[in-house]
Amino acid sequence: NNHKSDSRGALIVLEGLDRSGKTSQSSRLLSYLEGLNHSVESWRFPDRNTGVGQMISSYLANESQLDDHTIHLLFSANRWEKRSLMETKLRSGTTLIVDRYSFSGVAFSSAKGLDIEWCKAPEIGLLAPDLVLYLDIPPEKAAERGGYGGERYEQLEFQRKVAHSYQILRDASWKTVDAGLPLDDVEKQLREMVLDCVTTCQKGKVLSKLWS
Ligand code: Z5A
Repeated sequence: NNHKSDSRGALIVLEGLDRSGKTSQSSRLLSYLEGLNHSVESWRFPDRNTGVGQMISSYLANESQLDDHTIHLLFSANRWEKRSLMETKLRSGTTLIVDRYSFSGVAFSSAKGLDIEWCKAPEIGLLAPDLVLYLDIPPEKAAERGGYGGERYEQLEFQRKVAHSYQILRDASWKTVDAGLPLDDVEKQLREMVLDCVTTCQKGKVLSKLWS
């Protein structure tokens, strides 16, 4: 049995453009780790179930208008309202597979033209992921998948800017996967990276904070 309750879980974040396959891969990784008897949950941001999450949801659906700075801070607040539960879960040995996190927050808002350092500031002190998996796909190719719905950011021109922001944010610790490959091939690569990370965390890797 791989799961030891005295060892902590891993904080694993999936990032990438809209339609890069984050949702599909998080559920596959969840099943994979469950199959190995790990304690694991899949989370996503925005978490539309909280009060703040409902404001975000109505903004994304174009049902309400907000100043760019205001919505940025709401996305961040939405992570802060889950921060302590996140830490409790990790320390009690549960691995979290998280679909979007602070990097989405900074990438999308800076793509609108907000200053990148200003965008990072409210994220400081949130838990730092143990692993960021970047699902890399050209915006044109992502747009061909399933067709964009009606949500605010689902436009090719804007997704190009977001891709550029992600490039600025990306550091050497991120693991990038070619998300244009078939689902099974992407999953195979992710499995290995995730298992590696879970093992490192079980062995006592220290939980740290963004952005330090
Ligand atoms: N946002 C923000 O501005 N600030 C923040 O702080 C945060 C988010 C956290 C809502 O996110 C928006 O909020 C998002 C960023 C912004 N806006 N955009 N764009 P969301 O999580 O609700 O929406 P999303 O991330 O865009 O999810 P998505 O559309 O569901 O995309 P996905 O999860 O990456 O992809 P998927 O659902 O797994 O797959 C999409 C389709 O492609 C589907 O038909 C799949 O079957 C297909 N697919 C996936 N992988 C493959 C491969 N490998 N081959 C072929 N077909 C594939």
